[in-house]
Amino acid sequence: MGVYGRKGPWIRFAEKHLLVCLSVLCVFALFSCGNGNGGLEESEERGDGLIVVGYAQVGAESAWRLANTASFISAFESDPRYDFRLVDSHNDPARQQAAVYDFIAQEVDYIIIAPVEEDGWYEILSEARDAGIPVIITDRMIAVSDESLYVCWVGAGFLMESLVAMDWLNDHLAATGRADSPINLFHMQGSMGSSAQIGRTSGINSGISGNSNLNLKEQQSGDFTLEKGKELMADWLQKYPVSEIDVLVAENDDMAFGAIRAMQEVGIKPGEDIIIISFDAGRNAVQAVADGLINCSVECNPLHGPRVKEVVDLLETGETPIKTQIVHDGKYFDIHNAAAEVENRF
Ligand code: GYE
Repeated sequence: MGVYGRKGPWIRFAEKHLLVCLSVLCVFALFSCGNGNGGLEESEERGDGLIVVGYAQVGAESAWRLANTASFISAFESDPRYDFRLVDSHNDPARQQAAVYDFIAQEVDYIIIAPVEEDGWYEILSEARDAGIPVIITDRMIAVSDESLYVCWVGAGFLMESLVAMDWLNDHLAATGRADSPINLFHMQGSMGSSAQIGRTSGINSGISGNSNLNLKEQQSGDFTLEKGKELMADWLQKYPVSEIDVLVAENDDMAFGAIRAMQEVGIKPGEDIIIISFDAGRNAVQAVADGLINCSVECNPLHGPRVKEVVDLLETGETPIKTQIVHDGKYFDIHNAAAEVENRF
């Protein structure tokens, strides 16, 4: 009889006491599963027992973005059940996707994405789904036809905001006796391919085509940053005399601030020589409206942290959140209400 054919003393013992052995194994198994729900095993692997939430944030390009990040941090970090992991994608779609792949590899419990761009999400979200990780989209949207790739979206109504802005412009032109004058409009767009840009640009375009007095002179991206907004405005000021620049519509406050600096550097009075409209209506912008530097800023609410946390809380209880959650207050700030509202802004 070879070595493998011989029964060792342990095997002979096990055969004799099979039932006892099985019971001992079961007791071990039960203990190692804790309360028996299997979840403890997983969290023991992570070593903390917390619900792990990864947030792939766009970047830190604007005051809106900083307020958004702060709102997520305070919502999740004030609840001790959560381990909140934030990644800054530096406005780079490739970097953001790498961050999401990394969350999948870390086996986080939930992934939150504020997409830099709408396109390019099918494959990676399919992987997240295969890994059983629910994905929540916030702020900007994604362009996928399969809605089962994400749990829900929580964000603002960008098209609506820009329609509000263009209505304000028409009312303002009428109120200042310019309803029938030709008006040259300069349009500074946000980061191309982002929902905020796509929605706002489409509303601004439709406002322009709805008023035959509005001439679109320039339309270019300032990438939602103060620096690029300043550069772009400086270029336009080189190219056109101020008498040919009637209105600047900047798709966020930060670019408007950049443009204001470029104007001031060459002695142009923002808000007076050129009508300025911006989006977000952060505290500094609303103050600038009160000071007469910006004529109108349309609100976009960045405080999605508690709303998204509510979604995760709901998922934890096994419930299904509402698929599309648009946050739109429709407010705008101009010289009539700005001073009174500064303190209430983010
Ligand atoms: O308007 C802009 C930002 O996606 C709504 O992104 C957001 C936009 C916001 O950086 O300031």
